[in-house]
Amino acid sequence: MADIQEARVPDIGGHDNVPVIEVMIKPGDRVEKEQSLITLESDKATMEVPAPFAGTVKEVKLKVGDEVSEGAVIALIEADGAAAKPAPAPAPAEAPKAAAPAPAKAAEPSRSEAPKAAAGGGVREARVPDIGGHEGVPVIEVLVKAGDTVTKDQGLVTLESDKATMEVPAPFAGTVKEVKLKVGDEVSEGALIALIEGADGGAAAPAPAAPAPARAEAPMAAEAPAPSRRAEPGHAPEGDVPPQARPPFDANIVMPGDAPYASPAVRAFARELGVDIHQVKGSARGGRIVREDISAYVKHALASGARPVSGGAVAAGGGLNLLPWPKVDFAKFGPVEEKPLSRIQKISGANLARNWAMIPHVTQHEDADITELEAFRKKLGEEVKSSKEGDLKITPLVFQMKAVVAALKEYPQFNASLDETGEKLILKKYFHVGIAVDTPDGLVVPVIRDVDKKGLLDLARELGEISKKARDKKLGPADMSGGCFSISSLGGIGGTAFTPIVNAPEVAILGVSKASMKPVWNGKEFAPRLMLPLSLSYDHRVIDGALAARFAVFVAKQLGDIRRLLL
Ligand code: CAO
Repeated sequence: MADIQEARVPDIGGHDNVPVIEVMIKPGDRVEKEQSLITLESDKATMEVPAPFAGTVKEVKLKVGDEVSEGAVIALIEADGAAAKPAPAPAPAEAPKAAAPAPAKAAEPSRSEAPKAAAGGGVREARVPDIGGHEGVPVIEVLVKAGDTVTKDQGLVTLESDKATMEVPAPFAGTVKEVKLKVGDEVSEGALIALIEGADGGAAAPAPAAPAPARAEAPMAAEAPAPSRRAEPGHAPEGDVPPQARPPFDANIVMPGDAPYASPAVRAFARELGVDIHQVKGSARGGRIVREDISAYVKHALASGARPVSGGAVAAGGGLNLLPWPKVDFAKFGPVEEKPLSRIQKISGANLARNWAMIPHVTQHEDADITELEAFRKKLGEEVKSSKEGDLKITPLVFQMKAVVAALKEYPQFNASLDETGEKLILKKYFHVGIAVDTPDGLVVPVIRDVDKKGLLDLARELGEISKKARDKKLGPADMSGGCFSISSLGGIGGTAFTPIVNAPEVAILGVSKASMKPVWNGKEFAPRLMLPLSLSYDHRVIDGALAARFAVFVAKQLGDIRRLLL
């Protein structure tokens, strides 16, 4: 006989009217016990509600955008056998007055885990409250550091299980004395998060986590309401849609403040398929990423990826099947310190990784004899010093820019980009050169426009300006776009050769190392000459080796005979 039962929203920590952000089932679906039915998202937590028993979905009672509280009917499910009867949903638990998350399933309040209150504003412990009986839940974000002042309910750490993401709020206001957890730690109820010196004496002693009666099993508990810590830019208009979900724990992508906006299930789905969710554009309200976005991303990658182009190379990264990044607890081997990557490092790192993975690189090395050029540069430098532009620095780089532009004119294949299909070369009739600039926050590549139309002094002036702008973090996107070819000069530092990475969609880049005196055979004897090492990396899909060798020799010749730079 058909045994149709209601699957209901379990205790969600006393929250009311929590929006449904995802419905994962439809009539006719078979669900297993624990399989997620819907995803809810409060202002601080995203949680999936699992099926309390296995069966076949007869009717779905909720839709995206509905706002639900404990006890709301999610679906009617025809249960497999009589044993599947779920525990009846009890009356809502008392709203947890404490800041601690309320448990979602039967759980005794853990008295011993209540933050220990010392008399009179002393140092007290903030601990992980009841998290629905889950154990070993990874910390994906630590939101405070020693010395921070926290208000009651302010997030201390973010935890993420396979079913839910949540912030654990401070049980009382005060000053953080010591943080006891780090990203990657796995915690259970009662784990010590931080020592906090109470701001207002013993009065702030929090209540222990509120117990909840047995009920349909829920994923990790939602925490008590707390003021939203962040209104994520670029995701949701304020107060319109739920705030951003936190990223999954992955040593590689701990990006506080820059996490993908997706439910745990969607992120798990992305992980399963090996998709970097940061690359996926969300199509749902507020830019939220849904399952379909991941599927569409994979379909697109498969369609455009593994496409053989000239030279048999692969044009897109869709065909890459890389191993996951090693997850190592380095602290096991010795003392360590964590330092988040800067925003520039994250952006340039992603670009460099794509370029290195997708462009078949070859680097051609050549030495330029710059003995005469250097004598001229020094003379010019002295003249400038005694002029009204005494501060203007004439470095070898401006000559290299001129030599490169001459070579781009001679070999137009280098002044080009592959279009996004990888099947067409766009030849450029302008000569804008990108210059890699090292800044304390990472590498940036501002572009100097129309190098062919500018004199050495103009270029020196502009180089000084953009380097300063770069180091003062004042470069805008327009300063860094439109380049035809890049130069990366490490000559002021040292080295004899290196392999610069092509700055896509450009097709080549010139690396410059430190010039040094070398004995060079002139046909009769060895003569001391100042030799400048050049390293030309190029996209082998577009440029073949012979052409690259010609280009490098041409650049060296230009630098070797300054009269040529006037041509
Ligand atoms: N050989 C010998 N000396 C060189 C040289 C070379 N190839 N290139 C520059 N120098 C000298 C300069 O003449 C200058 O000497 P003085 O102080 O005696 O005049 C000194 O080295 C320092 O030059 P600079 O670095 O200040 O100026 P620049 O015009 O050569 O370079 C810039 C400007 C912005 C490119 C540079 O400062 C920079 O950031 N370089 C790093 C780029 C980088 O990180 N590339 C790596 C990319 S891949 O990770």
